[in-house]
Amino acid sequence: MKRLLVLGAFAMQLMSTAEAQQKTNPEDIKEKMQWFADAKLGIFIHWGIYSVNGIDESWSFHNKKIAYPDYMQQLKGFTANNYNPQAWADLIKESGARYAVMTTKHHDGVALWDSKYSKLDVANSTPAKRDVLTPFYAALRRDSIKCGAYFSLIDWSHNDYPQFLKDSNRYDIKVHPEKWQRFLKFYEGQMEEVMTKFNPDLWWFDGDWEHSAEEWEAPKMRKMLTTHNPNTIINGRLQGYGDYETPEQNFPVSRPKYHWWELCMTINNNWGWQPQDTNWKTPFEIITIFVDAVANGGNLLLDIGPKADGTIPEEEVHMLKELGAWNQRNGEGIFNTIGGIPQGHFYGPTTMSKDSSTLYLFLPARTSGPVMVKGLSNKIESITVLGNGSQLTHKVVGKISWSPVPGLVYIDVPENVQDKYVTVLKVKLDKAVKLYRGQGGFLTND
Ligand code: FHN
Repeated sequence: MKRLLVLGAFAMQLMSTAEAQQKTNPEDIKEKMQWFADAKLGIFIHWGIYSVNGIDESWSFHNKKIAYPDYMQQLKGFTANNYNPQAWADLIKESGARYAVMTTKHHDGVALWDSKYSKLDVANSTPAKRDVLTPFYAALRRDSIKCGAYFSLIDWSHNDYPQFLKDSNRYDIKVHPEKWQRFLKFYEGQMEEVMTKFNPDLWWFDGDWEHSAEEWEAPKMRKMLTTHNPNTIINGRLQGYGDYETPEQNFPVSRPKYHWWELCMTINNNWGWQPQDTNWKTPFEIITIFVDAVANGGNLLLDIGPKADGTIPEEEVHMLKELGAWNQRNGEGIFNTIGGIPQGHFYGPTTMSKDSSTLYLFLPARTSGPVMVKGLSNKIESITVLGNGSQLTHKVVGKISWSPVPGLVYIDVPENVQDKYVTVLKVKLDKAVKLYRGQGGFLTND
């Protein structure tokens, strides 16, 4: 059921793409989007009372896997005893990520700050007895990491919110518009609290599928947030009033046409901490997915799910450190680059420097022989292996002197210069990349 709903949510996101592009003109936001386009990697954090029992965040009671009162019993176990926000921020920094998105409130309505609009927050209703967001955002800012706030529009706990369990709603908005008006006041008030307390660089809304743009008062919300901070970025889950798209778990196969997009993905199968879920992706898998997203012009928002005491599971720590070490060696081909050349020129992902005079080739598998680039009209000035600086030789094969069709470039990649995960070759060109995309005939355009 959860999966169906999530898939439904994803379909909604795709539907909202067209709208988003109508309502937010890319030309108007491209300056504020630049840091996001350069950032490539963000860390998503799902932390909430659901980590006490280690069950599905919010969905477990909504889908009736657990009774609502039992779900709320978890408030008593949320201690944050070993919570070290600076260590979290430092680990995120070490991963190479440039931004972090923290759940300020999930669909269960439990706020992670001290909210004046509700007692259902970790400061007033859990043994943690404090706002856990303020020190985290402060730590992120100390580490120069952009601060993102995940904010669920849905609040299945609030008595004035219509939806509750999967098969029972509290009321119908058309019959009780006054209740909806009360909820809007509440949700807009909480959003304003998050806005003024933390001034997020990025808002990551979720759950817009339950109501229309009109019902959420999406244009008004967007205006409130961008008036407060004109540079704040809004994800594409505000019924068409966002700035970028957010495919979830599902990896795009062809390059998305969105101006800016971000794949959000879990390291195992779940967003929050669930001890029985040991289906961890390997560092190799995460790195190849990351590289593919960047090569296709997107970002990766990689999720971690800390435990109720604030400990980050060791598998996730390991993953972030491995990713960070790989970024240390190879980040030049990732950060501040642009998406690569079209598929077909190289059997693997590619990125480019912004002036496109440097091409980065990613080798997703170890190779015992040369790799090949097709249709490259430029002269190659040098080829360097990132991480160790080895200079590689290449050979142009099959170039006919009188034909405009370029030959095939074969690059020797000795085994001892290859990365343990994904090797990156920096190919310095004589000028901006020029590709031959014809069919190999005798005429220039063939
Ligand atoms: O329902 C949520 C889910 O629990 C999780 O927070 C993900 C993260 O992108 N978003 C929702 C579904 O789209």
